[in-house]
Amino acid sequence: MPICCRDEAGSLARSRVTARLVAAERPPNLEAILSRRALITGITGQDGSYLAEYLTTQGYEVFGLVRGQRNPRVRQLRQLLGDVRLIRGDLLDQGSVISAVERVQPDEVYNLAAISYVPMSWAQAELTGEVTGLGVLRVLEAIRVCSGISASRSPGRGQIRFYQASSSEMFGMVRESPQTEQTPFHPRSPYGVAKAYGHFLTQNYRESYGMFAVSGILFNHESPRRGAEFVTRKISLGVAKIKLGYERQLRLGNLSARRDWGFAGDYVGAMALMLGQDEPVDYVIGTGVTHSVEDLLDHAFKVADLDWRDHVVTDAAFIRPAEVDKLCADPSAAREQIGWEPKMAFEELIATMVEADLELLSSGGHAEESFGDAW
Ligand code: NAP
Ligand code: G4F
Repeated sequence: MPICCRDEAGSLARSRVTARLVAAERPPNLEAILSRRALITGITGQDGSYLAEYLTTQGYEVFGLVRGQRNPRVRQLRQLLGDVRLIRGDLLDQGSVISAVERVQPDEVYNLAAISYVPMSWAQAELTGEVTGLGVLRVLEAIRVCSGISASRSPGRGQIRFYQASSSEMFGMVRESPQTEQTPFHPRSPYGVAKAYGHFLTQNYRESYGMFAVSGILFNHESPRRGAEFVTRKISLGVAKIKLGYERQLRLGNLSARRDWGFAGDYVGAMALMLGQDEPVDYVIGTGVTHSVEDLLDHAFKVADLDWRDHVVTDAAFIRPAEVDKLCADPSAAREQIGWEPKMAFEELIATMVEADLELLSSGGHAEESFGDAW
């Protein structure tokens, strides 16, 4: 199916209506008259797909930015989400981001696009800086320009609310545990450095231009839709392959690293809640519980009645130049101020992922073939 962009006429008609209403004072029930529009960058990723589903159930018109001429994930996304409206654009290309914001006329923009795999950020550090770091600048600039906000802070034409996908990877070599919104950053990878740039830039656009721009500092979140290169999915796919007799070994890196792992489907709700507040505030989002990769192996292999010690081999190819040893969130501000809480516990999450991969592989399905790649 071809990519369907919203037609120019529809987009222009809406902007004229909005402009007229802005000029003549917006009636209090305006939002009920015009349904809310969200533009999601990174819609083909794990979080993008869950966020698009969530916002659709909340009555939003959802638009997604997709890059490339023949992006293979567009077909998967359409199978999952049906009539999602997609706009071509790339975070490396300022004009395409401006054009997407102009066309969609969104009420909210969620910037989820990034090079998000930490080891890749050493292999392609400059590209990571361009997409994960400067990409944030390009989205903020698109919003600023399309809203008519000038450098002199003169009032713009209404507020487009902006969400930035910040990361617990920014805490890196942690200064305190658990980590809160006040914990200083000490990133340990080019990815973490790029995310810190995007985080501070979002804060700066809020302070410089009065934009409603917030960052969610999200800890690791996973699901059966997680990319096969990340450790949880690599393990759930590995267990399924071993159980079904396709593989005998699973090669991994540092087994003592600890992460605060939650379910991606729970975390996208926090993104929307943050944009629904009266004031723009950044929040830490996580479970407050930390597990090692070894704990993860224990749970995942047990789901399939296997012992990980019989199958796991440590391989120096997966050890990182600099590691983040332990992450643990203190999500109390999010719980108390915006009412967000995670629902799915670690054990259920891992069991769900292993069972989904057993089902996928035994029914002849294929995951991305990154399992065992020497990143
Ligand atoms: P993901 O599955 O890796 O998705 C990344 C998305 O970015 C994909 O849709 C990808 O599109 C898009 N993208 C990459 N380069 C692009 C470019 N130049 N222009 C436009 N789009 C581009 O990541 P995720 O797990 O959903 O995470 C979403 C966001 O949250 C990311 O920013 C990530 O860094 C951040 N985050 C994630 C976690 C986590 O645990 N999942 C935790 C904290 C923060 P293609 O399909 O074209 O590749
Ligand atoms: O699953 P990971 O690759 O996730 P990582 O590096 O924590 O990054 C993820 O979470 C961040 C939030 O903190 C996001 F911002 C980021 O975009 C991404 O979603 O690795 C988790 C841990 C690491 O300590 C790693 O060294 O697992 C360890 N690990 C051990 N063996 C491995 C492997 N990781 C991978 N990917 N592959 C292994 O073979």
